[in-house]
Amino acid sequence: MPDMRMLVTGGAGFIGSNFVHQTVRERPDVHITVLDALTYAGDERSLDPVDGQVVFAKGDIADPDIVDALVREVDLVVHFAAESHNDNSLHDPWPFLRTNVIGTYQILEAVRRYGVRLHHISTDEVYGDLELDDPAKFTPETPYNPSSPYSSTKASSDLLVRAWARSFGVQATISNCSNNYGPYQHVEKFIPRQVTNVIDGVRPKLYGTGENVRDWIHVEDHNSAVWTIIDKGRIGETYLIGADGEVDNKTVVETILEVMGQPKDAYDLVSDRPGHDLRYAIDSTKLREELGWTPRYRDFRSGLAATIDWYSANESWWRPRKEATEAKYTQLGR
Ligand code: NAD
Ligand code: TDX
Repeated sequence: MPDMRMLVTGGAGFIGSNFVHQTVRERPDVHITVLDALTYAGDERSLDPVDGQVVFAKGDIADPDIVDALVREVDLVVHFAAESHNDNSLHDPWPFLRTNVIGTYQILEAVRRYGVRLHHISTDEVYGDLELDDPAKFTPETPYNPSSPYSSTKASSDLLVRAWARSFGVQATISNCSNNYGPYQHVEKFIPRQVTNVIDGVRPKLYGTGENVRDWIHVEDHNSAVWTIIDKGRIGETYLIGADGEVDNKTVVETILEVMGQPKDAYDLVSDRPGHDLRYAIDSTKLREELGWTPRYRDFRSGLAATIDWYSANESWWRPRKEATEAKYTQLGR
């Protein structure tokens, strides 16, 4: 087999940079180019571990010229780039429309032009939310019902990918994954925010009553699933990625406090996120049974403890973004 040339959009973000690290480690036959606009969420330093082993292009996925020039040179595009934070989308939805919808459109037009394979990264949030006691989980057949500007633009991007696959024969697969945790996640997100708060002697902040449930998966398991879909997935199909990791937010905060040697109740309840989704839960049977994928991180507490260790050891990575992030939250009253 000749070497594969791959374009990773959003490769300086949380999941994308972990995907690049993992690919460099495990797939020496893959030549990687990263396209990333380095928004507030991107950080070129997240690619330091693979310095000299990947090509980095700073640019915007909504810019058709740069997208065209890079896509024509590769065999595969793995599309992570997105505006990804729900709280930001409630404050200013426009960047979400521009990147998640128009940016994905530009990627689709380019892969269509050059017959390039696409794997589109999406989220379980496109399905809306579940009641706490609902026995059902999300499956690939669950109707789309997004709640926030973020999730509605991700849902839009998925629908564009489906339409381009059907109408133009674009060779695409889609994955919808649950909440990720692990190293290199921006301090605006729930787990890194609380861990770095505790390091700073600040009490964690729980939205509402803390009863909301997320289905946590380690970022390396998300990315191993993405590779399984690239290798074995059927073109045109959607796969749900999840590791049976449902935990309510209060329990996550209590576990962080406990692992970090603090009293379990040393947190504050703050005002809730408007429209806050109650519960997400993924049924990943299709991915496991059809493609034979299994997660490696089965114990949330130990995965979380390793993530806490990473933030403790890598303060120089997150410190430059902490103050501005907390200033934004102060404005939102959270
Ligand atoms: P992130 O915010 O950490 O990273 C996004 C990256 O995309 C950043 O490096 C940013 O600079 C880049 N980017 C943003 N706009 C761009 C543009 N217009 N052009 C080029 N680059 C741009 O996000 P993440 O958490 O790593 O999420 C990556 C993908 O995974 C997203 O598509 C997200 O919807 C999806 N996802 C995330 C989670 C999660 O728990 N974080 C779960 C399921 C799916
Ligand atoms: O300070 C906080 N306190 C709190 O209680 C923050 C930042 C969040 N929360 C709650 C809100 C959610 O119920 O924690 C939960 C997780 O919040 P986020 O980290 O903002 O994630 P979420 O909104 O669930 O979305 C995430 O998972 C799906 C990612 O950010 C999305 O990109 C992904 O699609």
